[in-house]
Amino acid sequence: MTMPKTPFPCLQNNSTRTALVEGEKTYNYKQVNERINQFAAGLLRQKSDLGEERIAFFMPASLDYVTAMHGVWRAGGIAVPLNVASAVSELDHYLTCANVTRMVAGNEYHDSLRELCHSLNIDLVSVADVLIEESVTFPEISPDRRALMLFTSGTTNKPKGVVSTHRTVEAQITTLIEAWEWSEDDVIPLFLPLHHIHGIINILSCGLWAGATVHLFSKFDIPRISEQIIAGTYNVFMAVPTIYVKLIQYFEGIEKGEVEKICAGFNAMRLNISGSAACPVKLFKQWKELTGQVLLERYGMTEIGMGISNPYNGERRAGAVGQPLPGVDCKLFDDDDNPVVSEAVSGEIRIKGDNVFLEYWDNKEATKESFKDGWFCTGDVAVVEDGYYRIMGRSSVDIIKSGGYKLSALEIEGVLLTHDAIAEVAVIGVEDDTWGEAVTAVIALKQGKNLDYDTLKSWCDGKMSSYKIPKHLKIIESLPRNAMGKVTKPSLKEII
Ligand code: MCA
Ligand code: AMP
Repeated sequence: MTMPKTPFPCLQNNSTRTALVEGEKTYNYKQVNERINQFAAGLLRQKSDLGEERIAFFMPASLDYVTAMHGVWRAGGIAVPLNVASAVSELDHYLTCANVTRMVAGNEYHDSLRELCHSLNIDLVSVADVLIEESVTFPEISPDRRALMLFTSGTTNKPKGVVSTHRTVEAQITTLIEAWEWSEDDVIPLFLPLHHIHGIINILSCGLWAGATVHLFSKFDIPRISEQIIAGTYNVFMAVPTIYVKLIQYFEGIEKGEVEKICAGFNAMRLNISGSAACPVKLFKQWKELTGQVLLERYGMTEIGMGISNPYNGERRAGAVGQPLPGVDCKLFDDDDNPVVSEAVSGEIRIKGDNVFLEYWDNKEATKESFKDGWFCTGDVAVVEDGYYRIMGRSSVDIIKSGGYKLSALEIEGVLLTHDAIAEVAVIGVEDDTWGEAVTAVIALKQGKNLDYDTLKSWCDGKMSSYKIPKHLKIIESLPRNAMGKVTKPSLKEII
């Protein structure tokens, strides 16, 4: 089989060093690479190039996941990794929006996906169904071709497909390799979901690019991960703030001696990173007290990968996200679209660079609206203090960050409004020690109707991914609105 002529992100490392650990099994780079070739060959069959065909995959972190993602890239397709916790209606939207033609899923998911795939005329296969041992010439792929589509919630009702090119993906990886000094000696656990940048780029792709070892977990399994931490398996750890909170909560329920061993394991690592949501200063301090590790906080977004990071070498400041990463152009702009020139004055973070995505799939209008003068407008507001960026908040009240997941209040409201007892609803994020923000539904009921929290929660089951289901319900007479009839969400936070 000839080696692919594609740019990275196609894995091109043929060494016998361990690339992946999945349960008791280990796979070296050569083995992974061969399997990717077989999968890409099977995808291509008689074709010379998939020509940006959208191929979705639905599986947890596994050798199969890596095979599918790199196989799609190697054969010239666009990889569309999906959330295995999605409700059917959410999947329907992703598959339809991306015009997916093939779905690669673990066998355990086939029964639940068959009907949907059939109705959308999508071929449902497993990785093993596709693999062929045949000599194939892989297509030459220009870095400007589309590589990856990830769905992100925004200020519109339905999630949008964020499309990145091979060049984007490479830029997002290489800036982190340089800034965080990745090397082939690194060993990292991966327990984050693999339909977001944090898991896909920061951990899996950086690890594989660097020739490091990635330990795959299908979920955040604290006891199993802790065992490995005590054994000194890992030297790098990356997670969302909620995971550090959950680890501290776990420590409170186990023996002191055990806690000391786990904390010593963290202490021996070269790097602990927090991101995807704000790391509270209290958490930063607690982690340092417990483990001696000074968390490195960084800022990113699906559309840009990582943009700003505290330094690997140098002061990591609590409550701040640091400075723009190598190759990332970052500026703050005021409400009149003028660059903010003085320190301590806040503005919207705007980003330029190879790390920025190409487009929202099939949505020229949204793509156009999200750029101004070539700058991608993040919607996040920050201030620079003493050379360090600090995130102040978001320009939209309709975005909620819960446990690292970005959720659209409007999407959740859209589902809740189909409940026959609900007349009006506003979904807001309420500050929460564990989740950062907790999804809260403020509801006005139709006349003569009742609704309690447990009934609402079970009604939501299956209608949305479970992490979107409101954690709190507040019933009020009617929602406060401004003169334009728009619900004044900030005022709701004061009422509840
Ligand atoms: C789980 N639950 C949640 C969340 N996760 N509720 C609200 N928000 C969440 N994020 C609920 C479940 O619905 C369930 O509810 C209960 O918690 C237990 O679920 P389980 O899956 O067992 O929980 P867990 O394993 O402890 O999950 C927590 C988690 C997970 C590990 C923190 O949420 C997670 O992996 N978050 C990270 C997401 C991520 O990678 N984000 C990066 C995107 P019930 O018991 O009522 O049924 S942002 C990004 O990529 C940008 C570029 C960036 O900057 O990084
Ligand atoms: P996502 O679109 O899921 O990739 O989420 C990106 C959003 O997460 C950003 O627009 C920010 O609002 C938020 N975010 C990421 N990292 C941080 C951080 N370190 N501090 C505060 N917010 C963050």
